[in-house]
Amino acid sequence: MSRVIELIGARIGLGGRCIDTRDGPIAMRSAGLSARLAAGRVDREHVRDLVHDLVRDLGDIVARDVVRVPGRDPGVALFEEARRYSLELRDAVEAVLARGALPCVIGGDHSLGAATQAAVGRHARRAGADVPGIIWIDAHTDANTMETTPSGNLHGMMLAAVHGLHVPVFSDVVEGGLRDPRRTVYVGARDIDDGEREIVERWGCRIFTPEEIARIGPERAIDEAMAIACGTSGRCSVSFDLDSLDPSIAPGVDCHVPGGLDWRTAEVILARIGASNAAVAVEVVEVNPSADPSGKTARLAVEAAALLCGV
Ligand SMILES: [Mn+2]
Repeated sequence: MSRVIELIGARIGLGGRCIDTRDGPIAMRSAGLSARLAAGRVDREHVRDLVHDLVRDLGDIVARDVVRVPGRDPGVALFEEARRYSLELRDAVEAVLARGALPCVIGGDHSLGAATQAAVGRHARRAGADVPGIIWIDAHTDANTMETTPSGNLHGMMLAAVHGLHVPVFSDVVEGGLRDPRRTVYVGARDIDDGEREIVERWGCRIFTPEEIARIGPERAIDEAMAIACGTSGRCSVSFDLDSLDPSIAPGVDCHVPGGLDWRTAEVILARIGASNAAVAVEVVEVNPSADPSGKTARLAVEAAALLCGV
């Protein structure tokens, strides 16, 4: 029996450069996300009547608009709203986990990851279970702190907080939900700031760059990545940032970094994760519809979510 998938739209853009990522969930729903998830389930389950029980859309959690102060310190108003928002999203994801369902969080800028990943950590600890590792498919390592960030953008700091470094805005959010960086594996990273490179090296995180993935093949790369992230419990959470893909195929993102994954490579990686049934939570983030009038990025995001959910 497949797990129920519960969709949460995380309508937040406060953590990135461009506020328009808050419309990512709208773009993904318009591109047919629910139908894609349900259709895959129909094929697999042969039980049309149960489809609505297998995919539940919990709707959106919407961030308030606040003014961002330019520069490395975005300001108290933004911090307070990001903190409030993250706590609300974290509790929503934790409730999904408590129901035994698979949370599929669609965003939204990557700062939402603090909530998703902390929820996984908190749920596992509460259940007395092994805390899963993380597969982080992204052009970036998101490991900056307020001290190392060149931009002040929260979407580049949230994983530092999730791994226990002090990022004040996320202190409450990650409480009880910290994750072990030695079981975090980066896939597709190629734009790492000097300060965060030191941090991820200190943590001992394994990084599969696009070049290495091309060299050893996506099958071997993801198998090795999952062996590290899943450990002995066989469980991990997965975060997929659309900017892991090459901007030529996924222009609708906030940060464009050349040299990304091609779709064939990403498809193998995502499908292998989905088929393993190892993911306890998935997030698909940084869809920026304003940078892609064609909508192809949202369509890839839909396919990515479906593959990660194993449908
Ligand atoms: Mn990114």
